[in-house]
Amino acid sequence: DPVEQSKKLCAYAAVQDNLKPHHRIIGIGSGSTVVYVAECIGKMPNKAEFVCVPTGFQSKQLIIDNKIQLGGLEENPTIDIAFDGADEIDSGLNCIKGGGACLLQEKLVADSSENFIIVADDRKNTGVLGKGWKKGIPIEVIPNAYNKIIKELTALGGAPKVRPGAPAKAGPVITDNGNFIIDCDFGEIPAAKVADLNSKIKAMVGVVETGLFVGMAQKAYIGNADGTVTTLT
Ligand code: DER
Repeated sequence: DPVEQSKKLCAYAAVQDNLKPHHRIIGIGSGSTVVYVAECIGKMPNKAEFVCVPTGFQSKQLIIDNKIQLGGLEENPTIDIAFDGADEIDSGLNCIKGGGACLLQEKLVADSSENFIIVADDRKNTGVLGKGWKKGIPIEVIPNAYNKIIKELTALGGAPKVRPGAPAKAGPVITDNGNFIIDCDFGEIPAAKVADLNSKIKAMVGVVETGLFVGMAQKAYIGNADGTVTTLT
């Protein structure tokens, strides 16, 4: 499958280029691309030197399956380098994340990391947030605040909806942190306006975190369908 191959290529390139000998604490993101980051690290002969901090249930399983030491943010508040996927990346390296409903722990790990590297296949590399990703900005909210926040997001010009658990579950998706996700469509968001939109959403009482990662990544490794890897900085 060429898309899976491109995910593997960009993930391996990102690890090989950026994981340095002095790095010990590694953040592992969520999704299907970061699977190859954990696989690559899991194959390293010196993997016993590493401790990996997860960003959710699936991420934790990845670390365990690749037989890498598991650690927590509590005892590792500073992370040397973190790798994670993205749903969309713009020209300013801003990202939409949260397609997998793990955005809160992902943003905690990214914010705690000295180096934050994105790995993604080229479908995500559209240059403008909202151009390719049409499911809206994922926003983690305190459950009983969801209608209040839907009203405020609508007033801000968004088209919000609570992420349903169906067909797997009657009722909404519940995150690893016990909260709801609201996906809010704001159409295309020019890179210059991403920070302001993020601030406005964050200011709404009851919002825990947004899936707008504003200027957090230093680099993005894009796996292209033709087998090449593009590095964005
Ligand atoms: O939820 C997230 O932010 C994930 O990193 C994610 O959406 C990327 O998923 P993918 O690597 O499976 O495309």
